[in-house]
Amino acid sequence: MPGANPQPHATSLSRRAVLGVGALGALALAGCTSGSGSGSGSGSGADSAAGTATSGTSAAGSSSATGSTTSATSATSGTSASTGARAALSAPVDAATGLRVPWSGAVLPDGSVLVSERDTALVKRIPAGGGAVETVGTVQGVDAGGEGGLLGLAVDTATYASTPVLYAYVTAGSDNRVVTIAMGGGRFGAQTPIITGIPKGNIHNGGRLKFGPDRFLYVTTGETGRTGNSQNRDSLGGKILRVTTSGEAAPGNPFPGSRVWSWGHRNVQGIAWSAGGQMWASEFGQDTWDELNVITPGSNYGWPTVEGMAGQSGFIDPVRQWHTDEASPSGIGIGPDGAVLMAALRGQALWKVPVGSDGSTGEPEKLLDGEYGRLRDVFVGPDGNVWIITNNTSRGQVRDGDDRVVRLPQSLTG
Ligand SMILES: [Ca+2]
Repeated sequence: MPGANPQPHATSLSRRAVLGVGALGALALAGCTSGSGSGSGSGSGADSAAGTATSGTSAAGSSSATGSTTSATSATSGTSASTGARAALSAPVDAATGLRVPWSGAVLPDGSVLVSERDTALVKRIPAGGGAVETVGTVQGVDAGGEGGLLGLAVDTATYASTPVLYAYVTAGSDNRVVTIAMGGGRFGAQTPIITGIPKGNIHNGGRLKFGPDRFLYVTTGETGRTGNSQNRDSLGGKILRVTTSGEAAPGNPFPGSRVWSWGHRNVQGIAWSAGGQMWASEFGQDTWDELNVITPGSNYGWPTVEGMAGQSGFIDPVRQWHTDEASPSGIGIGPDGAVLMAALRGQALWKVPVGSDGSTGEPEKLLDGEYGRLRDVFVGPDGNVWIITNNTSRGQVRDGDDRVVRLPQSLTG
């Protein structure tokens, strides 16, 4: 049973016949799932003082509801976004609609959620408790094209209240870079590059940003279609990087002075950590195997020499693999029950991979099969439920209301 799901080869024109799966896009980054099974930082700890209707107020426990002017009552949702106990939903509920190529979600300590739009370079905010989405600011210097643009977002939830800084992964004119954005008053202030020189291409730009449980910033990059980057440890392409908040190599990295944490990647668009600290990464395969990997520092994940489970010495095999028409995985997160959740673009589904207490994986389960089209990101929202971001406005079939951010009921995700 090598593959997670032995779904046969892509029959000729299967679904949406997107070419080159890997090309799909970058990843979104869900700012949240890093910590553990319950939605790091934001919502989970909040007590449930918040009732239902009063959305405009920040239910989430802390800090001011920075600039969230909206006071719309979240009529449809039934619960405000950051109640401590998981909000009881009986069916999926839209948290936002009408977005343009949304790419990543980051949960702020006040219970609001920031969402990046790849091509417009806008960051939008879903207010705590729901309500109308507002534009927070435009990320400077974004040169959107192909799979590039404004990609991942992240915040360090441990320090955000005192030092509100947003981290963004952007495709600029000549490279991919990570920038910091001062968020005083909930609006964009100074924008400062902290990593430059990540290879840029029309495809495979990577783009996920997340803070790990060690509070360092992890950055996923793509090989931009130039496969030589992956096995070249001096290139920032085709890697997972681990850096300080100023973009320097983090202490304890496996190669002295280097930002590289792991290598031999093609295009990683999803990272997350289990409660016990185990790090996971999703990865687009070329045309054979998409991968779910367990990441260990300094390890080589094989691209372009091998794809999927190859059993070749010197390379770390994925723990699960999918045919590319079944997955083409972007963002991943850890669900409330500890499973790895993986947003699939071409596969148009949310894959749930159970994780045992020893870190081993169980048989993947395919959720939401086709129901929302292509999925770009998944994270635990401030209400403790799993949230997904769709990706139908850049490819695929646009449905009324696309693209959207959707809150999922516990009955669906576990
Ligand atoms: Ca691999």
